[in-house]
Amino acid sequence: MRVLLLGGTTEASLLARALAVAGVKAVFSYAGRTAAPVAQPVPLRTGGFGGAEGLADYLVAEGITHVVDVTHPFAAQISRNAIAASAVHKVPLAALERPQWQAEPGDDWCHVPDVQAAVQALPDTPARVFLAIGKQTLAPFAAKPQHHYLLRLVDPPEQPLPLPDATAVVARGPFAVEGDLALLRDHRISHIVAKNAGGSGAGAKLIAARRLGLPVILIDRPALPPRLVLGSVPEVMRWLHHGDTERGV
Ligand code: 3Y8
Ligand code: NAP
Repeated sequence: MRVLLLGGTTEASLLARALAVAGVKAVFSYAGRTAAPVAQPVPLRTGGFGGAEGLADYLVAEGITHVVDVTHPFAAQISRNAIAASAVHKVPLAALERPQWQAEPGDDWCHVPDVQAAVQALPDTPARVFLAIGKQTLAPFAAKPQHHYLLRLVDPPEQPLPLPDATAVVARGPFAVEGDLALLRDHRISHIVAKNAGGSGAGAKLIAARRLGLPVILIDRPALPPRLVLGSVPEVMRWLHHGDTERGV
């Protein structure tokens, strides 16, 4: 058995640890988006594969017997490529996905289908907006330059930000509620824009928003083709060891 773990999330790091403890041969794959990604207890590879074709070739060249997609729910392209590549060579694929966040009493959420709709959902009168969506999808917000934007980035920005009135803080999650409460208060935030990432690493801002009674514009996950989805690290370990295909799609 040799597992390709498509990583980049908290759950990917947890699965890597379980594989290392179980002595399963695995390789952990990062896209190479950040300067210094978290180290992993299994061999690493970093960078794109060269599309679905490149990934398919990699599976054969590296003798991969199973692919586990533990990438972020908004990393739709790599997930689509994994579905296509694993089908070409009939390499079993499972995704380890965390549930979407669900609103609780006190939450003031506005669900939007995509980033463009998130921009439209912002008010026209100037506001102070925490864009907690990283750096890859900032450009559309230039359509509403009247707001002050607070950005949180993993690495310092290399080029000028596409927004005229923006402050960037450099921080890597997982984040804690107290820290996010302080951030929202210190920057006098009036609105939050976030992706419905799910998981524990990015949820602190939503709890902080609830406590401060702030509105959250929450972007829905992109749709993905059907694939086997598992809900926990133990489920993945069982699937790997027992060819648990009855859950196949
Ligand atoms: C490169 C690997 C671990 C994984 C930790 C999780 C939690 C902390 C919260 C906010 C939201 C955001 C962002 C975020 C979180 C975890 C997880 C998660 C959100 C690292 C990492 C990589 C990335 C890529 C990065 C994106 C960006 C998104 C920042 C490592 C730290 C906003 C997603 O500068 C860039 O280009 C950053 C790009 C994709 C989204 C974007 O579009 O900008 N993640 N994040 C992975 C790779 O190269 O393959 O550096 O160690 C991983 C983590 N980020 O093992 O502990 O599991 O979700 N990541 C979002 O949720 O909206 C921050 O600020 O509140
Ligand atoms: P994406 O848009 O789905 O993928 C774009 C391209 O990046 C892919 O086609 C692939 O290039 C490469 N790629 C992505 N993830 C990869 C991986 N784990 N290993 C090797 N190549 C990868 O991806 P993204 O949204 O930029 O996310 C990139 C990474 O950051 C992923 O590991 C993801 O888990 C992590 N992350 C993303 C978010 C987010 O909000 N999007 C949040 C937290 C963590 P080729 O086509 O050349 O193979």
